[in-house]
Amino acid sequence: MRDFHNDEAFDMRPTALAQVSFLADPAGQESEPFVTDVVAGLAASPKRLPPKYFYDSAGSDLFERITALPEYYPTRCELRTLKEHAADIAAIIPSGAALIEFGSGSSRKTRTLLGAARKLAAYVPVDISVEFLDRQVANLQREYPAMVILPVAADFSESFDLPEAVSVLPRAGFFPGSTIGNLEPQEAAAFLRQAGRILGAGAVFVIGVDLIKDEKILYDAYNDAEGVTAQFNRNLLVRMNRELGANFDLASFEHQAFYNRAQHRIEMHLSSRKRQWVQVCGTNVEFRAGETIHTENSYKYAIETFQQLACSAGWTPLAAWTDSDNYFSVHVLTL
Ligand code: AVJ
Repeated sequence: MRDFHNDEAFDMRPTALAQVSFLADPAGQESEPFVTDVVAGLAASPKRLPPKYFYDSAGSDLFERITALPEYYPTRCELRTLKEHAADIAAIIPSGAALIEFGSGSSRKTRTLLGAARKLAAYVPVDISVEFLDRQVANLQREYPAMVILPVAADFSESFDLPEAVSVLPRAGFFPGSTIGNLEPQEAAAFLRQAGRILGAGAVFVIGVDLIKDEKILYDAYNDAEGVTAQFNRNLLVRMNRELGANFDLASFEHQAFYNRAQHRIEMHLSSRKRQWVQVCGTNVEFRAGETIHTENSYKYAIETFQQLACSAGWTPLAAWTDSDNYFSVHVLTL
């Protein structure tokens, strides 16, 4: 594991904050839940796998490619809105605050906030992919040499500890990308409540939420012509083959994505093209022809519905902005 403490780039940090750096050691922690979740998910009926396992290093790279696809509007629309309202967001974030990002990924959207809110005391990216986090933090530190960056390698869907250094600072949460859409609405409320516990009273929370819209636009965003989303979906099989010694035949599973209108969500599945048996973690898993593994839900919200959800979790809506197409929303909440 790389030691952020001894990294040269981090010597630029102000001394008060330079003493504490936190990076959970993922060794022995990451493979265990993956095995447990795969065994349980493939034994369940219907079969399913948690979408967080998309994001190994290769999967995180594939997701980055998705965000650049012409059909995938969320990233573009959200970035536009964040840029347009950067000054508003900067005004809402208390000076000397720590910015805590849940699922930081490439931190591209964060740059709009880091650029605007120069009074930030620290940036705390929290991400499940250690290698990806490592690379992105190095890039970001080069761009913002004076910024105190305290990465946390953790699964933000579970409780995690903030770096000690942040405990004395006001906090602003950042959860872009409509990642919250991966959760069932009641799980999303539970997440918001827990984020409230982590961020504390007085915190502000900036959240990106995808909006309900024309079904063709939704469909195309998850069925891109180039097939990158299909590759991203199948990467779960690649990962099980590599990490769990499974023997999935990639060609015999088809990418499926469709809009479930009743539930306001895109569903992604991997569908078996034939009846087959696959070895996973020492067990034989049977697939009927057409049987699927449900790999992701991506919930879409109306602005008011999301605000009600936030209220039910103890937050107060401060603002909600959208792009000119009304495709995507950026919410600001306070606690
Ligand atoms: C990162 C979860 C918001 O649901 O749009 C993109 C993931 N899946 N294409 C989404 C994703 C397929 C993405 N989130």
